[in-house]
Amino acid sequence: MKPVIDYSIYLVTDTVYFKDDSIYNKLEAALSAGVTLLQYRDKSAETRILYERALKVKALCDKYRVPLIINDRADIAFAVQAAGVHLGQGDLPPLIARRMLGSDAVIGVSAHNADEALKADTADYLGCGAVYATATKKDTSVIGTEGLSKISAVTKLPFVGIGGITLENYKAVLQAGADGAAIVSAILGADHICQTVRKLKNMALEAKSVKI
Ligand code: TZP
Ligand code: MG
Repeated sequence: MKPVIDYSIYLVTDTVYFKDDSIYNKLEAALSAGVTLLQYRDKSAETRILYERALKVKALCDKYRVPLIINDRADIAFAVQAAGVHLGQGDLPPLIARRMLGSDAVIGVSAHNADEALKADTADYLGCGAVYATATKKDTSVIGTEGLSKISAVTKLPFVGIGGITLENYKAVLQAGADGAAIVSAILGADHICQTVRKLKNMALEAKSVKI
C-alpha cells in the first residue's frame, strides 16, 4: 500500500552536512522532534558512498517511522528500500522511476512554474521553488509565494515549497497553498534543531486547525 505522507515538515539534506558523522545526530534530533518526511540529497558523493549513507539514514527514518525519499537516484531508492524518489526536471521521467520502484513508491517531481506542475501529473507530490533565494542552491530561479499560489491554482497534487524557508516565512508558504515546506539549512544549520522543528510543528498544527 502507498504510505500516507504528511508533507508538513520535509527535511532535506545537503552534501555539506555530510563532512562528518555529526549529521546522523542532527538527523536523529530532527526526526525525534517531529520531522514528517526526510529526503536524502547528497549531490556530490560517489554511488557507493551514497548507498552507505542512505542505508544509515534509512535506519534512522525506520526508527522514527518517517518515510525516506532519495533525491535523483531511483537505483539508490531501490537499493535501500526507501519510500520513494524525488526527481528534478533533468532526472528520469516519473513513470520510469515508478516502473523501477513499484506502484506504491512515492514519486516527487520538482516544478518551478505552473506549466511544469501540470506536466508532472503522474507524480505523487511536487517540490516547488526556489520560493526564496538560498545559498544551498544558487542555480535556480526564485518564484516567491506568488509562484506557489500560481502552482496551487493549477495542480491537484500535494506540493511543498522549497528554498530559503525558515521559521519566519514558513507560515507564508502554507498560506500560499503548500502542504508543507522542504527545508535544509533552517533545520540542519540551526543551533537548536529540536526546538526549531517543534516550532515548525506548532505552526503546521495551527495552520491545519485554521483550515478545518
Ligand atoms: N531546490 C530548490 S532550493 C533548494 C533545493 C534543493 C535548497 C533548499 O535549501 P534551504 O537551505 O532550505 O534554502
Ligand atoms: Mg534532481
